[in-house]
Amino acid sequence: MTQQEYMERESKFGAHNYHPLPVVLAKGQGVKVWDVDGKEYYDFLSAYSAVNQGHCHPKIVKALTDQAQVLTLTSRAFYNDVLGEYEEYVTKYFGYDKVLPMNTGAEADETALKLARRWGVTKKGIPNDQVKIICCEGNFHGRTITIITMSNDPDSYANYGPLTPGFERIPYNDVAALERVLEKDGKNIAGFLLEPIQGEAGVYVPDDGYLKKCYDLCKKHNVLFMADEVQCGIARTGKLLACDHEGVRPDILILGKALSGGVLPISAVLADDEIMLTIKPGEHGSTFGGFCLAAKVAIAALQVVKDENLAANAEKMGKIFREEMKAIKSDMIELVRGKGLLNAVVIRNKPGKTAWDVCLAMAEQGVLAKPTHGNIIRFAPPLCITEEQLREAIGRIKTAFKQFE
Ligand code: IF1
Repeated sequence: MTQQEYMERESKFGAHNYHPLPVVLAKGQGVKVWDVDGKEYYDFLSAYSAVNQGHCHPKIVKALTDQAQVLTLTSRAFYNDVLGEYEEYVTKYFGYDKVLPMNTGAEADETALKLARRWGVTKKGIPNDQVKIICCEGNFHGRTITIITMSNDPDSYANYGPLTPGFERIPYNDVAALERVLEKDGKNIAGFLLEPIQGEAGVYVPDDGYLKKCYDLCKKHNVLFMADEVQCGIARTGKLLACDHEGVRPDILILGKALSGGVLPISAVLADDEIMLTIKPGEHGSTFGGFCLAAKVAIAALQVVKDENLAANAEKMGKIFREEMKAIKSDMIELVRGKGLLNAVVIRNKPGKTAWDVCLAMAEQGVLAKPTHGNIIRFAPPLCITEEQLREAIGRIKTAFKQFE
């Protein structure tokens, strides 16, 4: 089959809820992927930071295939011999009393919202139908109806109404805005949900100190600080968690994506007992949440992050990447921003010289990335990338930009 035939088959039989770059991949290993014609690419998207450990990491795949021969899923109707091992491992790894295992990032965010509301009612004493959660302009937390209620991106929420009550959105990176809403209505506010770095918004890195100031305000008003680290967590920004850059310990920590190294949908919510134990048996769950395969895969994926010092490598390689990208002389490049290996280049779109055109040209050169919000290209390779691989990829990116001079 030709690439065109693969794409036409997807168009004929699959929902049209994506507009992929015209590349048909067939193999992945480490920082590289190959298309059906054998062309090699550096993957600079990492499946939106789900493949931080690199494609098909042997230790993570082995954890999957070993457990798959023994017991894949028991449901939570019974105990099994691996869930507790994972629960102990992941709670000690991040330093929390407990974990509630789920599958997708959206489910983890939904779980966090339920935990915050439940804590708000049963611990803070907010009347049940008056609980409010504060969120941020430009957020992306997933695609469920309640989560898109928080969004101000019409692509996420338009024509999906009626939406869910109980949310108030404030500008991101604006401490005073949070202070105002907490002073005004803090007694009915259970939580403040944010991405420590906004990924989908185009790698929007807030001012230094923003997270800590927001955390302190939340403490002052007895409001839970809820960090969605689904995309910026698991070493992506040069620290294990993006909150670690400011020494902030979220009351509720939301993880996904690279928690499995891109092998399975695995997400998790971590919190201490005062919050986590507000949900009693039978009051929340999921068929596959924390299932045997996920338990073993997540342990292996997290162990790889530690063993291969991926956070330190992300920090080091990210600095080189931003320096090299800032050195590119191109009137298309408006700015370069990011932290660790979560970076973005903002493009001055002109007809025939858009971010999409650049991504097509980069694909031609053997680097895969995709625009967000039309003019921002996110660059997020697997964190295992070596300096030699990074510099080779940067060379290919520079060649792509040269085509537009
Ligand atoms: C799509 C975006 C990225 C996330 C954060 C929760 C979730 C995501 C910070 C939900 C998911 C994915 C979803 C995917 C594309 C991608 C994405 F463009 F949509 F916004 F990465 F920026 N919190 N992000 O980034 O996790 O339910 O997907 O497991 O929906 O197109 P999920």
